[in-house]
Amino acid sequence: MSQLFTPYRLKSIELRNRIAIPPMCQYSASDGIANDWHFAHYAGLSRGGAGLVIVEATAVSPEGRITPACLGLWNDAQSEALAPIAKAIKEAGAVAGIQIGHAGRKANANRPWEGDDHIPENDPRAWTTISPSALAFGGHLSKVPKAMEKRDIQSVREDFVSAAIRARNAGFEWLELHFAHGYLGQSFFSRHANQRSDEYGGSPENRGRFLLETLSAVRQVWPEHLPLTVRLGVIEYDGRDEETLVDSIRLVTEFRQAGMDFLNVSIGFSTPEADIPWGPAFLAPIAARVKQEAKIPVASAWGFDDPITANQVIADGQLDLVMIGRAHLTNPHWPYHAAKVLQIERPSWTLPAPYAHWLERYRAT
Ligand code: FNR
Ligand code: 531
Repeated sequence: MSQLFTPYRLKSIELRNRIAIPPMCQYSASDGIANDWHFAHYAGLSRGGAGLVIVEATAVSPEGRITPACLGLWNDAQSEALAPIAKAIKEAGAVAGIQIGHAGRKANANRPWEGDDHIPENDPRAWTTISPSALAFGGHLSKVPKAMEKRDIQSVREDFVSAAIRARNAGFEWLELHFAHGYLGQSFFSRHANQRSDEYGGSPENRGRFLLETLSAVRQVWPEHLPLTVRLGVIEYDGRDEETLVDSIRLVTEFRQAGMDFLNVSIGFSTPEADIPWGPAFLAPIAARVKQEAKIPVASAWGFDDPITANQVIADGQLDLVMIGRAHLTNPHWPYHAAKVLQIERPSWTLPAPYAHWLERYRAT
């Protein structure tokens, strides 16, 4: 069976190992344009040795941003500013990925360390949020969104297509549609957020329609030889988990039939009342079930940062890639740490030549 430090091939690209860095918002942009912070952040992470680095949630439109400081791909200047970042990731030996999304009813918030709450209407930074229905998330995100009309649904779908084209033009080779974590895609699929009575609401098929139509539209423009992937909250931990999982696995199967190459399994985060069983690698069995039943390669995240655990879920075939997030924020060279713990021969090979050469020679210890 595969181990953590074995290559992974998908369509025309190959990852040097099974370690992926999941998207992690930096909330550090102005007008959605990447800057030196983003370059240093992603170039530094990529030198750590991961096989895949996925750039943070990047909004398909201005009002699709989580905060005013989020990245965007709604214009060419944003695409051009991301090009050096995609290049740096590839030059470091990793595959350059990016996640595109729309924050829906969770949009227009302050940065987490500045309150994480919705920006009040009388604030000059306020904008109108949109969602399948006029239902607020609740808690610190209490703004009631505008219920989307058909023309809004079409417009957002077109924004995803345009953003995908710009992502390709910037040089990214792995595209992830953000359909998780209570944002717009998740909200269409969630009973908590979508109470529409038209063909986009009600049955699981109807609640999956926006996601499937958007995936299919993006598939038409995303190169066939490059991975087109989705991050989906397959479970809400809201007391109706088995029902949600069955609906999710059916939708994921439809995604695969519509051309999705890979699924990043995550949590719905559609309701503040969720009772999430936080713990090391807690989502692994859920991801393994989705993999088996929907017959799609998967990754997952949430507490896989013990190298033994990360290797185990790959070796026993539960996951194809493992997403290591916060552990990379405290140690951008996490793969080197994992290689040492797993006693991989010459762990220094996970690092670029300028760092690696003297690491295992003339050591004091
Ligand atoms: C995240 N996460 C996240 N997820 C996502 O799909 N898009 C995003 O842009 C972000 N942004 C983000 C920022 C920060 C600072 C954190 C800590 C997390 C969730 C992330 O991808 C991952 O799923 C979680 O962090 C869980 O994995 P770890 O950190 O336990 O390895
Ligand atoms: C969700 C999260 C919850 C608990 C711990 C870490 C992360 N993320 C979702 C992110 C934004 C930040 C919070 C996105 O999906 C954009």
